[in-house]
Order: sequence, then structure tokens, then C-alpha cells
Amino acid sequence: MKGFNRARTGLAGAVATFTILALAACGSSGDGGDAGDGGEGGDDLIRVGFSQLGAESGWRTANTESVKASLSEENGFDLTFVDAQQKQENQIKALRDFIAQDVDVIAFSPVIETGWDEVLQEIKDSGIPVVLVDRTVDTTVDDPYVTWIGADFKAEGTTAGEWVKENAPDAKIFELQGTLGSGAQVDREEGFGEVVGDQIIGKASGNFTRAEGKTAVEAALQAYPDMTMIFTHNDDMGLGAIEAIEAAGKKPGVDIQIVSVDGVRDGLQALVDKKFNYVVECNPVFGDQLAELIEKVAAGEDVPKETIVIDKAFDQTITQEEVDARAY
Ligand code: GYE
Repeated sequence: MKGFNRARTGLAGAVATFTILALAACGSSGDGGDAGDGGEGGDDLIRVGFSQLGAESGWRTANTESVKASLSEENGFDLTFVDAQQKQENQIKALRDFIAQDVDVIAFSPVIETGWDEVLQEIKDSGIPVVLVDRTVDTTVDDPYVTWIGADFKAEGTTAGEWVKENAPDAKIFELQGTLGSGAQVDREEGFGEVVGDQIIGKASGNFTRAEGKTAVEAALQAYPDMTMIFTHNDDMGLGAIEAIEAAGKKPGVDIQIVSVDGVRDGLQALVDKKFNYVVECNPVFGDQLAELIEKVAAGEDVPKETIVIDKAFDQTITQEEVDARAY
């Protein structure tokens, strides 16, 4: 496996070199910007096609900003960024466009884990190396990507579960799931369930958005009147849950406790306001690490198969100053 990876990254290097030479002959293109304008050095830019899965959450917005800031022209990249609006078919189309453009590196955040076999095979046949970002894939294609960078979703679920076990062992939990079939949903659920699965009385998806989180909790309050806690797979859905709980005349954080994942500013503010009870961080600001990986992949250098972004966790002892200092 390892040897095969190395062979692939070597191939990536060959492809990148060829593309740079081709660019020198015909000038730069792509909607990543005005590579030609600045004059000097424009032809050395690494052409990256990035398929972002959407703009569904505060986490995603922060991640997009970080990726765009790091994969900038000043840093040596010609970035084509496409937002798929949480639709797999849009992502598949973007990936095929990147093949047609013959970019140097394809990076993407897969909205769900399955359904990529065909397009991943097409990318592989094209020789363009793939850098997987944030979420994971489940595919029959052999060695489908050079490297993956993201968080340990299962560990996030386990950390949340351990807090519950310690602090609310009698809680009756409704689990507010993220996009069904996404790596973040599947693994957070698995990690949490392994620790406190016997306390879960119901589950439904809120697709990682505030609006759908609110709707799911409105229904859950009817279906599970004895619930005392919500474990939400992200802050945005938890913020939607707060609205639904308050509209039902109950107190979030007290009558119904909320344990969440992400740690975006609004989520941490809810913790200060005592409406959330515990937040496991998932750090979206890894654009710099991603840029470094892409640079190495384009140069055909060895990269680790995975890079795990480090997360923390916060309880209600967090201060307003800490929240205000939050970058996203
Ligand atoms: O937790 C959620 C977002 O894949 C880690 O996606 C990401 C998740 C994040 O919509 O807010």
C-alpha cells in the first residue's frame, strides 16, 4: 500500500511538471483569478480545483475562508473553487470539469461517503492526484486519494459521550444527526453511541443546518416528550434546537441540555449564555496545512496518508473573553 502511494505521488509530480510546462506555452486560464495580470511568476502557479460541499454551517463558512486565504495567488496557487450546495451531483460535475481543465491537483470535501466510484476512477485514469479534505469516502476504487486532512469525527463523538456519562448519566437523549451518510454523521454517531448508546431515545437528521435542525427538534419535542438532552452533530442545528425549545416554553441548557460539536463563535456564545452545556471542538481553520500538502503533492513529494486536525472541548466555564477572541 505504502509503496503504491509513493508511486502515485511520483506520478503526480510528473503530471504537475508537464502541466506547468504546458501553461508556460499557452498562458494561464481558469476562473481562479487573473494569473496573467501580475506578470512575473504567474506561470508557476499550482492549478487547484477545489470542490467545496456547500455553505451549510458556520463551520463550513470558516473552512471556505481559510482554504481561499491559503490557496491564494500570492501563495502560489491558481484556485478554481466551486460550491456544490450540498448536492453530490454538483460535486461530481465539478470534479469532471477539473479533469477537463487538467488541473494539477483536485481537492474536495465529499458531502456523503458513497457514490464516488465512477468519478474517482475517472480522476485516477486522468493521473491527477486527489487531496481529500474534511470528510471521508467509502469507495471500491483502489488507493483513491493521495492524502486526507480532517478531524477525527469518531473521537469527537466519544468525547461528547464521555462528558454525558460523567455529567448526565440519566439523561434521555435525542440525537440530532448531520447529513445522513456523511463521514461526520456516521463517525460522530458511532463514537457517541459506543459510550452512551443506551441513553438515546430517538434520532433524526437536521442536515447540518440551523433551519432543518429547528424543524427536526420541533417534531422531536412532540415525539419524545420525556427527552432531557439533545446531542447535536453541529452547532448550527443546536442553535435551531434552542429556538424550537424556547418556542415550546422550555429552557435550553436546563430543561433540555444541549451537547454539540464544532465550537464556532455562535455555539460558544450559547455556552456562555448557558443554553449549550458542552461543545466538542472541530477546527475548520486548516487552510495553511492544506496548502502545504498540496504543494508537496504537486511536487511529487511524499506526504502522510492522513493529517488529523487537533480538537479541544469546552464546558460552561468558558469566558466571554475566550468567545470574543475566537477567530470564526
Ligand atoms: O461539523 C458541520 C459541517 O464535515 C466537519 O460539516 C464537517 C461538518 C461540521 O456542516 O458543521
